Order: sequence, then structure tokens, then C-alpha cells
Amino acid sequence: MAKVETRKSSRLSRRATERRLPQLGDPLDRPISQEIRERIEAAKKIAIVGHERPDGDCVGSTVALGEILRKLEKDVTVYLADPIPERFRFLESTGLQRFCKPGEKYEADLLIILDSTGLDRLGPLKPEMFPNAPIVNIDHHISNENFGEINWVDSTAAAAGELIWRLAACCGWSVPSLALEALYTALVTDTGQFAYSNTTARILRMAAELVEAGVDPEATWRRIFLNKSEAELKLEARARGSLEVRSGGHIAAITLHRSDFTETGAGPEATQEFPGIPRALAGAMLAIFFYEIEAGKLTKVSIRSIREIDACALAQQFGGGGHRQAAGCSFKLPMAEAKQAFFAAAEKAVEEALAKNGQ
Ligand SMILES: [Mn+2]
Repeated sequence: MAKVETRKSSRLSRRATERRLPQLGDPLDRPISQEIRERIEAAKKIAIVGHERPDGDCVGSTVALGEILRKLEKDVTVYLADPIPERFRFLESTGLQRFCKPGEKYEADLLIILDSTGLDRLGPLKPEMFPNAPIVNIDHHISNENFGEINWVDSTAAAAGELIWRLAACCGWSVPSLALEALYTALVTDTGQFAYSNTTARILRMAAELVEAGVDPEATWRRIFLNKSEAELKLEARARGSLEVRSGGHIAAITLHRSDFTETGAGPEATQEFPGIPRALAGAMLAIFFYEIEAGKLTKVSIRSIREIDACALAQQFGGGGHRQAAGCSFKLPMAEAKQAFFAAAEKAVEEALAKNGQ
């Protein structure tokens, strides 16, 4: 009889343990890492900030760097303008994060800004709130405005969290357990759970190292993605139920009215991933999410282009903007009129794209 080897998965729940990075990091990262390290070592009071309405990479990269610098016995604070969304609350660290009030002044001699294309991305948080603090700008968006005294902008990085990991590797810094979980959160959210085009071999190796260090992928996934309230799920059900398909299946749209929010009790923050609902339709070229901000008065439109169509150009026709694949605009019109105007332009864009491809 053939010998059968069975492998049982460990049922023990794991917890990340602190990890000193074994390698010296990517040689290409060394000069910039050295510059940033010197600034950090010379600083007495460090402020770290990220963009408004924080996402997983923003929360994750700021907490990770904060925890790493605390371990180096630095006086460091992460300043927040908005609350941490419920699903990232496990990354709260006692005494590290602090809410700031617009207009207040805070003492710091180094300001590190993460995951933000420009200073306007900080929202109510302004660099003037940290007088005389030079700015270190660490980001992975190609459109970054290089607003810092030191700028580390690498658009090949999947997340700002990846750059924090690479910085720590170059500097030989210890990465405490909460920072490991924070970095994994940054990766899993900014890559769409390791699905988007930024999912490189390098990012998967980094994820593997985090898992080796004890990060539990399933527990993290549960905390982030299986942590919705009943109100949020009911709102999502309404969004799915509203699906409209047009242009022979090339346009998929969903709609939420003001009443959908009030009746379910869910807020607009629940809709962050809703543009992904119509995007999943096979054959769709444009995915559209209409949502009413003020009944009868203000309608927002979120646009995702799956293929050829330039979502930004479409949004610009109505005074909006964004990226080629993701854009948005708004209408000071009742929902029905806004939809009529937008669908006319969207259908035209689809026809043009099809004509160009000879279909
Ligand atoms: Mn990011």
C-alpha cells in the first residue's frame, strides 16, 4: 500500500512576534533610506500624518512607522484628522495616535507624510500646524507632487506600507508585532487582496515574510473584510438590487437614494467598495455608482472603467476628474435628471470605444 503523508494545518491561533529584518534591504533603497534615517535620528519630536478619510494603507503605514520609531525610543505621534474606520481599529495603539483640531499648533521638528499625493490630501490637517518641521514625503502614487524636503516616491511600490518595510530593512530596524500586522493590512487593502495589477512578486515575498513572522492572514481578513454591521450589509443588498444594465451589457450601474441610507442606518463610509459591485459584471466596460448626497439636490457619480474608456475624460465633461480607470463627478440635480445626463455621455463613450475597435 502506498504511503500517504497527511498534513494537518495548525489550529493554534498565531500572533505576530517582533521581527528584526535579516537582510540589508534593496541596495537601490539605501541612499534615500540613509537620508531619512539621519533626519529621524536627529529629530527630537516626530509627527507622522497620512491623508484624510484614512484607508488601510494610510492607517497601516502610519501605525507601522510610529511603532518602529517608538521601539527606537523616539518621541513620536501619529496625528489624525478623521476617525480610524471600525475595521482598522485593531491597529489603534495606546498613546500613539492623536486627533488634531484644525487650526491648532503642535510641536514637532520632523513631519513625515505618508501615502499622500499632495498637501491638499491631508484635508483639515495642514503642515502649518507643525511650525518649522521639515517634511519627509514617502509615497507610492505616480502623481505625487514632491512637496517634501526629502521625497521618496516610488510608484512601483504597491503601498506606502511596502516603503516602510523597505526602509526598516535598509536601516536594520526592529519591526514590532503591531507594525507587522499594520504592514500586512496596508498590503492586503491596497492590492485588493493581492488581486490588482500592483500585486508583484516582491509584494508577495513581503507578505510571505510577514506571515513567517507570525501575521495571521485569516484573522486579518476577518477583521478587515468580515466586520460589517447589519446596516452596512442591508445597504449593500439595496445597492446590488438596484443594478441596471445598459448598452447591450457594456454599462453596469447601481443607485442609492438618500432614503436608502436613512432607512438602513448606514453612513456613506460604508460605500467605499461599492463601485466594485457593478464592475463585476462580465462584459462591462463602464461601472457606475450613483448616490444621492442631498435628496433632489445633489447626486454624486463614481465611475470605474474596465477597458478602453477614459473615466477621467467622462467625469471632466461634468466638472469632475480622477484617474483613467477611476474617476468621479457630481450633479446639482435630482437623481433622475443626473442619471439621464450621465447615461447619455456614458453610452456615447461606449459606442465610440466599440467603433474604434471595429465592433
Ligand atoms: Mn496607498
